[in-house]
Amino acid sequence: TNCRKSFPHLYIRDDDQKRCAVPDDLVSWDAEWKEYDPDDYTMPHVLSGPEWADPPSIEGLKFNTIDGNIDRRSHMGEYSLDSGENDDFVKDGHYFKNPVGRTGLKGRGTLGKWGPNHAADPIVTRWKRDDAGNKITNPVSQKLVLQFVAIVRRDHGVWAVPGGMVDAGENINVTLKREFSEEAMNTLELPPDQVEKVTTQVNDLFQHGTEVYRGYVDDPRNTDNSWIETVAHNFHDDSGNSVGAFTLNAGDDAIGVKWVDISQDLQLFASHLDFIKKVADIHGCHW
Ligand code: RP5
Ligand code: MG
Ligand code: MG
Repeated sequence: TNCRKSFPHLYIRDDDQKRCAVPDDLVSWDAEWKEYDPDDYTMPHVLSGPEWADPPSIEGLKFNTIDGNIDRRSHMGEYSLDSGENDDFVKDGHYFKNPVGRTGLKGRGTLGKWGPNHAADPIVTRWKRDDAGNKITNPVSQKLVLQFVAIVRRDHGVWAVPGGMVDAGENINVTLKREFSEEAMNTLELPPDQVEKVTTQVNDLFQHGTEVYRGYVDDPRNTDNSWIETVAHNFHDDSGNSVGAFTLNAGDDAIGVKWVDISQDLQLFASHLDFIKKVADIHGCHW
């Protein structure tokens, strides 16, 4: 859905401009659409071969498996290496079939990897409290209000979970802590003694997490051949004394950070509200 929407209020990305419209009933690869021939676009920077991107040639890469220190497996099962639509698609090297369907764009767009691009999303929560420290109830639902740490994304200017891509060879637990520390605590710019303090607090809270989601993310960057998948974990500070008392400080690709009250009315980046809904279900809080 999100990769098929344009975001006119935001800066225009090249990959957005090049996308063709895909009607809802033709998203599925099972729906026949012989004329479907979207633009093939991979951002020049991605083609220039940065560390986080696949090399220009896919020769020698292994898919649907762990390939050296890169996990190319999908949480959605095996992805197809054959478009099944027309031979050109396959000849051009566009083997990787988005498990959800057509996006209106071939190539990698702004994403680095063919197939799944793995991310991790830390959802840090606490109970909303008044100045006296008492938990606050929503007057309508009569349920306690839960808050999570949300950031404003530099690229889209919208609220989001402070997630990021898993680096090559990185354990997901490390990604979860690193992205939270960078985006919500600005550890990339803090003096070393403060980084140490933050790291201790984050390590402590992140010892006990609950997986709330694992799978495809409805991200605006997804293409027919490259897409984002994530693992989202909830880290809950029940007493409000650990991370609940942290000083939040936006950093890296975040330009704002705050505790946000969880409710179904939130507008969040990509499919992040789906993850937040799962967190709300687990805690039985206001939604
Ligand atoms: C979303 O984009 C994921 O759920 C994750 O939050 C994020 C990863 O991309 P970057 O924040 O590194 O741009 O799809
Ligand atoms: Mg990041
Ligand atoms: Mg990020």
